[in-house]
Amino acid sequence: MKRWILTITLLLAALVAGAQEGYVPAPENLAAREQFAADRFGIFIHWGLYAQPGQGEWVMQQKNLDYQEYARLANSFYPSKFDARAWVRAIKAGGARYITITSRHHDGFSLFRSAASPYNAVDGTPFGRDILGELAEACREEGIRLHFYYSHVDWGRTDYWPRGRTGHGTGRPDGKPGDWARYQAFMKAQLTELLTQYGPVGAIWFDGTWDKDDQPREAQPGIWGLYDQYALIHRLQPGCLVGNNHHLQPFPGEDIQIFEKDVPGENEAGFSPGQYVSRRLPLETCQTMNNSWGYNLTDRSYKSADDLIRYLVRTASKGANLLLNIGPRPDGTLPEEALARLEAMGKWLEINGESIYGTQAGCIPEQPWGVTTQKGNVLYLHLLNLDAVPAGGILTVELPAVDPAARRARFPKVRGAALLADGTPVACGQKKGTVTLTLPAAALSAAVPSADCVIALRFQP
Ligand code: FHN
Repeated sequence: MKRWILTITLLLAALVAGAQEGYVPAPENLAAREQFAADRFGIFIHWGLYAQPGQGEWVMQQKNLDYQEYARLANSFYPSKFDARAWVRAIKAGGARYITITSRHHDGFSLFRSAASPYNAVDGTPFGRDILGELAEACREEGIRLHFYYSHVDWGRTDYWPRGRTGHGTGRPDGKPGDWARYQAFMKAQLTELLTQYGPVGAIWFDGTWDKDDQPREAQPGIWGLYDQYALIHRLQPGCLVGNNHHLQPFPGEDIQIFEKDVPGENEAGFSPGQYVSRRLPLETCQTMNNSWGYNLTDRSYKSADDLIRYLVRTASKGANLLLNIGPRPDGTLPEEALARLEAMGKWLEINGESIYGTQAGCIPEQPWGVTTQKGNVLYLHLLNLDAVPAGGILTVELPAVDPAARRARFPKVRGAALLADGTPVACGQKKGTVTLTLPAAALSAAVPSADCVIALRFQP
């Protein structure tokens, strides 16, 4: 009898584990993907105990901090100025449509109430408040979608065994056979909490499988129990998107493709060598405002607001979202530098948001003068580099044929063009696929926002 029960249990487990291999997204998941892609701009929040030493979220690994000593930081976690509503309002005014917050980073500390581990903001700190709960409520009030980052890596748990390539200097004793199964059960318990305690979750954003990248790509889902986790998430909330920052080609069960510090198709940061860009899944690029994810006292290397706007435009031109990071201070406030940049982005988006939200990658590839996005019958030309606009402001663009396979090429018919910022008409002529625009002086002067001057080129329906 016992053997029968065991066989049936194993069969069921195998079915669930393999379920995501033939994954068919639910209708609410497909709708969520569309919504996600239309949102185009989100804010990433890296926050945890590591904000206190103020040296970024990798401090435990970089300084080889003892895991028990590090955990004492929980005793002084008291972010007296934390105000979820203030965060969400500033982020919303910045034009972002969703927030992705670290529910638990590699240090292992959870920002939420968790029965699976007392090492969390509610049970393990004098603050005693559920950061994610408060944030979820504020997001609901303000109509901002909430996503949870979840680390696969853990530098503090003894059952994270066998270890990966990080976390060897934190003083943990070596584990026992069987601990890995325990660690996996712990992660599933926490994922269940995240998906049942906070209402609709926009996405779970996994990070850390790269810790065992000495194993081949094909082995990764098995090592980490990914298919099991993905099936759990989709069972609890079919509309919740799954993303994984593994820097590999997407696995079955993933609903978005993530790039780190690289516009899709580029490998400037070095995280995306040979990573193909999915044509099926919505895309997202995460990027820092300075050079750090978690709060870093000494990192003053903030990108300018104009550069961040241009980065948003460039990601949108590749059909991708930008997830722009902020590392809150230990007292719970967002650094002024971040707030100032958010404000500037919000102002720009108020005027030019039409050329970002709900758009697709433009049909004209990147040009020396800039990039394009498109929506319906409008092609948005983003002039990111006015120095590359020919003298006299005469800009020529080549439109692709409507049906490239047709024997006689047909091109969309231009109806007119105007500056998006104030509607100033832009004179234009068309000969087959070649469109010539004569930019008004306003487009070339400082009268328009300097980050990017957008021209809306309208076609006949
Ligand atoms: O190690 C993390 C890092 O701390 C940060 O969370 C970034 C965000 O994309 N992801 C990892 C590095 O790939």
